[in-house]
Amino acid sequence: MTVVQVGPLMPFLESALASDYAARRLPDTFADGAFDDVTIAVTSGRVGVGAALMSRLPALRAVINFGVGYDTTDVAEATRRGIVVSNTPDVLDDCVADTALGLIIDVMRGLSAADRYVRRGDWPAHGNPPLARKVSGARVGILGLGRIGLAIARRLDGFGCDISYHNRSPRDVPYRYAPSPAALAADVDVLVVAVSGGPNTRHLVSAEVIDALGADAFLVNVARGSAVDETALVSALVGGRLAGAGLDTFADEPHVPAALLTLDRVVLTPHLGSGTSETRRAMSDLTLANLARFVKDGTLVTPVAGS
Ligand code: 8YV
Repeated sequence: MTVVQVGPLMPFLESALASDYAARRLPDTFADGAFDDVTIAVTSGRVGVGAALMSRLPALRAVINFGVGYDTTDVAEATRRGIVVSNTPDVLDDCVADTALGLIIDVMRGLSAADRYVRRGDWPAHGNPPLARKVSGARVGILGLGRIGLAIARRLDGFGCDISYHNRSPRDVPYRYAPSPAALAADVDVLVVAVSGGPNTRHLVSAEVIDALGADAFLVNVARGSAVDETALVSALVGGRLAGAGLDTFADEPHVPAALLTLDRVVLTPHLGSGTSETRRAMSDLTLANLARFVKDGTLVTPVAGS
């Protein structure tokens, strides 16, 4: 089995791949035939393995993805070619949900903005900053009630929040189901995006959904930038048609729309949802467990749906 690394990975994962599997990093450009022996590609949601790369790795049999999201890997094409794909579900639910709660509290209570206020010396100069919004008891809509969405809902239960959600179909949960993203948005103080990425969720948070949220409501995104129409979002935030946003993901990472950088009502984080040493270690361990299993018997510990 010949293993390659596609794109950058956590340093401890890169070291394990190099020492235990003699994995080389696939260069951005290479001559035809140079990697014809590659059977396994280890990658992450940042880069992935698209159809074009698959066609240049004729012996490829498995794509092992670090991360729960695998929207940068073409699973339909992989399946057509008999290539299996794994991801790292479950182990990051807590940290991504913690991040969502952090963003909700930060943007509603204005914590980051208040921190800047104090550091600028505005407190003695201008007194207390403007009043914020109450988090406990707020109406929160979760778009995408999967494993991460449920972890967010459980945390919000502890805050006495009124929780509703939208999924393709209702789940057996004690939360109110909304039949569409716009219907969900119309009835909440905060909309939290927790859907998976890819073409099915592209611009699910459309201009219409943002309008339905309205000038008193907030948007929090810990999923994928592609799930939100970022142009419509920026226009609503700049125009005061949305109260604020807490954003961990963006359409063109690592680039953030310049117009957001000067808005105090927006909290911006650099896609750090799963970014704790404990969780990234667990994701790395699960990545290596998938790799070891595939090398041993051709199966995966956590294959993605449809692969
Ligand atoms: C990672 C993520 O930062 O798991 C995911 O889908 O978005 C994050 O946990 C990312 O996969 C690393 O590339």
